[in-house]
Amino acid sequence: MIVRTLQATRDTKRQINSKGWNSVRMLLAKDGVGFSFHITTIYRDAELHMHYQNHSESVYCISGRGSITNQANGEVHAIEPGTLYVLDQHDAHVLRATEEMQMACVFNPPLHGNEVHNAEGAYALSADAIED
Ligand code: 9YT
Repeated sequence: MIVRTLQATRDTKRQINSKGWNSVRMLLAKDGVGFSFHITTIYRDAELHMHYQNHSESVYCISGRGSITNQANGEVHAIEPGTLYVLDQHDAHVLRATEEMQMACVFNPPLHGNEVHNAEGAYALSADAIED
């Protein structure tokens, strides 16, 4: 059994800071459960263009507000506390935060730890594992 807290994981090597967001990766590939689990903060006014070509992702909004645009058809969906979106088709999308948002994110296959978006807004399938 694995038991961790967000407070103890924040500000360790498991927290990745990037432009417009940070991600506390509470579960990673090295934890061996087949998915990774992150608490992601999207900063107010961030506009993130993403296209996870190698991963499926589920994102649940805990707090804050924004929107997600499906690049395939231009549809815009509001995001508010309680909203779940799932990128089940490797969907190209744009995420916008009108308020700072706290998101719970699950990736399959799991991330290794240090991934940040490449020029296409994707994560590589392989990456170095972080050392706790
Ligand atoms: C919501 C979202 O996709 N944000 C980008 C960061 C990503 N969730 C991550 O690495 O945790």
